[in-house]
Amino acid sequence: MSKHTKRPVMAYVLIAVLLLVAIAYVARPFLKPSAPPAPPVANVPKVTAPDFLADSAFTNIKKQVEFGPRVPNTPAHKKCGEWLVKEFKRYGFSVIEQKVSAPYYKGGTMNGVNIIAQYKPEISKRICLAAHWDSRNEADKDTKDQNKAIDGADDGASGVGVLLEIARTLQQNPVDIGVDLICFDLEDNGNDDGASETWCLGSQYWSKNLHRPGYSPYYAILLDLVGAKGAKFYKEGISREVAPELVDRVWDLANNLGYSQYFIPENRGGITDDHLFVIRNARIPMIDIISLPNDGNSPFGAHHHTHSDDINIIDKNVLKAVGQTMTTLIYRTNAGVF
Ligand code: 1BN
Ligand code: ZN
Repeated sequence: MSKHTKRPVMAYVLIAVLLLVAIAYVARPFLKPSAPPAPPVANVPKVTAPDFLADSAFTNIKKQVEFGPRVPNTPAHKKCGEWLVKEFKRYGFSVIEQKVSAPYYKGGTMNGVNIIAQYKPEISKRICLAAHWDSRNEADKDTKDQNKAIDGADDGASGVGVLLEIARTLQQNPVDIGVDLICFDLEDNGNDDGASETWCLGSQYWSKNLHRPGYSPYYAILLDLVGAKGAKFYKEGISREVAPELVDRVWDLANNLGYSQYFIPENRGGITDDHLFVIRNARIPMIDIISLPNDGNSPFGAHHHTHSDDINIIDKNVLKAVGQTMTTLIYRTNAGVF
């Protein structure tokens, strides 16, 4: 093509392009609207967590109850404590047995042991889950046999049953964070009409005598009354005060996993429990997952501190809801999602 013919051809092309643009502009309202832009891909990796086996947690609870009431200073209490230590060791945990003696409000001394089971103690990023393993020496809310100790299948054994199943899960499915599972002793023999300091003697001691100086877990969660039929977990007041974001995350997660029947996103007042002393003395913002169904004449449920708190009160669906939520939280933390 010669120099002289090139310019007119380019002019025609330019005119054609301009015409096309003009037509497209005029026809715009009559054309089908284009699809909205795709939303940005959320940068949230999908984290798979192992299945929490509620049957296994249930067996852990049954075993504890079969020792007899875990009342401090009794052979059943001693035997159960030894069994718990053995189980955590079997799952590969390093276990510290922290002895604690404290005055019983009715007189005498209560002797106990806080069982601190550490998964990968060498790792500095750690999370803490806790429960109490003792049971109450009286059934003061029952109408009969008030002086006899209760089984405490829900009040004590349920939280520990969940922790043991988490220990087994961690052995089977290793993570790269440290996990401390703490079983507090001497929680449940306080004065219902008296000072809060008569309760939670094991956690009071631990919180002033940490197994590691300066212990500061990434987060800390207490499980209490986590196994009974009709359980309802509300956002407890002290937990909301010290760790509102953790509370919201746990309840959101439980709801996303399909456990909205149990984890109700409503606020409730504060409860005297082990977390209170952990917060007060060790300044660790521990939250409490505790059932407050408010049926019968107790906020903790009609079975609370009665002989109905036996193995028959335990509902595997509740154990699954709590255990799966905790397991998923741990594996999400491991993946850096929380
Ligand atoms: C929770 C379960 N607690 C006892 N059993 C703690 C508590 C202490 C509850 C004082 C009410 C009053
Ligand atoms: Zn209790």
